[in-house]
Amino acid sequence: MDDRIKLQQGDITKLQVDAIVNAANSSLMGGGGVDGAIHRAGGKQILEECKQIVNRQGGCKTGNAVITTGGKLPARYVIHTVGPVWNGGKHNEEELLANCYSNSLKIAAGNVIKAIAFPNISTGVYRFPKDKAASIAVKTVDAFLHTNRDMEEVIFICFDDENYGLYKRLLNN
Ligand code: AR6
Repeated sequence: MDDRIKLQQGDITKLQVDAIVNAANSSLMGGGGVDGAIHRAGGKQILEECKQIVNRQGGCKTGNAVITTGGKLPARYVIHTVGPVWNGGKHNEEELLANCYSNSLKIAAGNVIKAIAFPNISTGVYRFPKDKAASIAVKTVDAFLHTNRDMEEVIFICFDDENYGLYKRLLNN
């Protein structure tokens, strides 16, 4: 495993990194979970930029990502990505979740972001099985880092104990 991958437990809105990733929905208009927490803590500037993006390109498709300011957050940017809703596993959910990680990292690389933190995309309201989601997340980030020397740190920040335990096991092996 690439040693630029780090694990933490806690609230992503508190992290002082170049960018945090938001588990958004395709409307980009906010919601509950980590999305709600990010918009609350970051203030209205984030929503303003999301509205401009929606006006330009009409929201964000599942697996894609867009970037806005971090507003009042300690992070400079928020990269909003839209995870797949788990629907049994035969609707391309795994590939779409991998796309969330790789497309977020591509946007980060394009914006000279050296430290980025990911939440456990799709594992809340969108019901993606946490063990599968963790494997996909780690594998996709590790593969990206193999081809990229500029990124200095990728943090997985887990909110709940179950995810934290799963990542801990994966990253220690
Ligand atoms: N910091 C880090 N992780 C968090 C935080 C936080 N402050 N709060 C929750 N989590 P979810 P999804 C974890 O439901 O499944 C929204 O309404 C949480 O423990 O936020 O991708 C959007 O608008 C879980 O592991 O996102 C969409 O409509 C993980 O974040 C929809 O939910 C993701 O849970 C997206 O669903």
